[in-house]
Amino acid sequence: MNLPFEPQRRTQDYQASDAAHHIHAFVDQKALNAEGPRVMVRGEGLYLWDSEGKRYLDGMSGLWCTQLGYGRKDLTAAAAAQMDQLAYYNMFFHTTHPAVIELSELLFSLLPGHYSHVIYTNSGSEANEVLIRTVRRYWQVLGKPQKKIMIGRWNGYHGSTLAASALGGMKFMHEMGGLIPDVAHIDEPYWYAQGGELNPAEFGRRCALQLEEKILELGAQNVAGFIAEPFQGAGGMIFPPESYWPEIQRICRQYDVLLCADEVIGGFGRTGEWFAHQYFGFEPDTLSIAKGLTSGYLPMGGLVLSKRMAEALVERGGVFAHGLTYSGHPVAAAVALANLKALRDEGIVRQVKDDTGPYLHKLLHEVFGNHPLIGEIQGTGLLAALQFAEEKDTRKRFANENDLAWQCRTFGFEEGVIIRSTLGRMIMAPALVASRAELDELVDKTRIAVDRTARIAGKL
Ligand code: PXG
Repeated sequence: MNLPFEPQRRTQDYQASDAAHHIHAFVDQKALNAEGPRVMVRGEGLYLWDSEGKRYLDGMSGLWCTQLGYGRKDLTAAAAAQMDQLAYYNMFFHTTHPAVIELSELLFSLLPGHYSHVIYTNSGSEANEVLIRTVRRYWQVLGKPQKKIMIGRWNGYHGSTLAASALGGMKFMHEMGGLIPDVAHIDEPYWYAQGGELNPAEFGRRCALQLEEKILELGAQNVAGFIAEPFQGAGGMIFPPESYWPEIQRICRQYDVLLCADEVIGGFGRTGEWFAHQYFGFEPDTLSIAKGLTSGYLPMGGLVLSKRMAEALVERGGVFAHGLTYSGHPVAAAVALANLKALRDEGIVRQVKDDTGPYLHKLLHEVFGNHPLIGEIQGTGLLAALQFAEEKDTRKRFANENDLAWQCRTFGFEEGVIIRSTLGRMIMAPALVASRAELDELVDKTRIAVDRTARIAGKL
C-alpha cells in the first residue's frame, strides 16, 4: 500500500468497533454490519482515501457540503485562531462576539438586499425547526395567530428531526416516529416520472396550482407558509419546470402565505448563483441554510429572514422565546467567514457559473446525450442528475430502478468515483473548486459505472 498517511488500525477492526456502537443513517444496520462500511480516513481537494488506501474522486462534496473541497488550510487556521482567542461564547443574556458579527456582515453582503437577519443553528434540520416556530411567531405578532399550517411537498427533504421530517415529504420517515399537527403536503414537480402526457410547462403550472387548491382547502387564514427546496436535492436532484416557481410565488403573495426556500443544498454557489432561488428567479421570505456555509468543516446552519419579517419580530415581537447553546458558535462562525471569503475572493461561484458549470454540462450532454440508459440530464452549475429510462420515448422507468441506481453507485465506488443514487437517478455535485480535469475524470468514471449498469439492465 502506498498511503499518504499511516492508518492506525486494520479496516476490520474499525468495522467491528463501528458495528458495536453505531446506528447509521438510512440503512438496515444489520445488513451494513455484515458488509462493513468503508472507512474514510483522509481528504484533500476533491479526493478521499479509505483505510485500504483506495482513492476516490468525491463527486458529491461529502453530503453536498464541501464547497471548497477537503484539506483547506485557511479554514483550519481560522478554526485554530478562533479557538485560541475565544473557543466558546454565546448570544444569550445580552452578549455577542466579533466572529458571528463579521460572518453576518459578509453573509448579508452576498445575499439580495431584502434580507437582513439570521438565526444561527447547528444544522439544516434545526434551521427548519426554527423556521416553523419563527413563521408562526411572525403571524402571532401580526395579529393572525391562527395562521399556523405549513405546506411542504411529497418527497421534499428538510431534515431528520421530528418537525423537519414532518415538513419533508418522505413517507417512510413519517412512518418512523410520526408527523406533527398543522403540516400538509402537495405533490413534487417531477415531470419525468409524473408528468404523463403534459408538457413540462403545463405540468409545472399544474403542480404549482396544487398549492392554491391546498390553501383554499385549508383556508388561507390558517396557512402560515409554504416550504420547498428550489430544486429537490435528497429527493433526486429534481429541477422543476420553468413555469413552476413564478406561479408558486404568485400564489404565496396572493394568499399572504410566506414563501420559505430551503437552500441547505442549493445555497453557497452550487448553481453558479450564490443561492438557488436566484437561479430560479423568485424571492423567498425565508432561507434555510447550512452545509456549504462552512464547507462542512464544522456544523452550522441558520434561518435567514426578510427585512419585512425581521422588522415585525424586532420592533413588535417582544421576547423571542428561542435559543440554542451553540447558535453562532464562534469557531463555526470563524470557519464560515473564512469559507465565504474564499468562495468570494477566489471567484469560485463565478467560475462555476461561467466556466466549470457549463463545461460539466457540455461534457455530460456529449457523453450521455444519446446513452441507451439515460433518458434525461438535469442540472446546472456543479450539480447534475442522470435519469435512467427503460424506454426513452415514453419515459418508462425500470421497475427496479432503485436497485439499478444503487448498483451504479457501487460500480462508481469500484471505479474510484463517488456519485449518489436516488430512485432511478444518479446525482453528482462535486466541490465547487473542481477543475476541468477533475470534471473530466468525474464524467469518465461515471460513464464506466453507467455503462456497466446498462449492461446488467440489458441496454448495452
Ligand atoms: N434541508 C435540505 C434541503 C437538506 O438537503 C437538510 C435540510 C437537513 O440538514 P442537516 O444538516 O440537518 O442534515 C438537508 C440535508 C443526501 C443527503 O444523501 C441530503 C441531506 C443530508 C444527508 C444526505 O442527499 N440533506
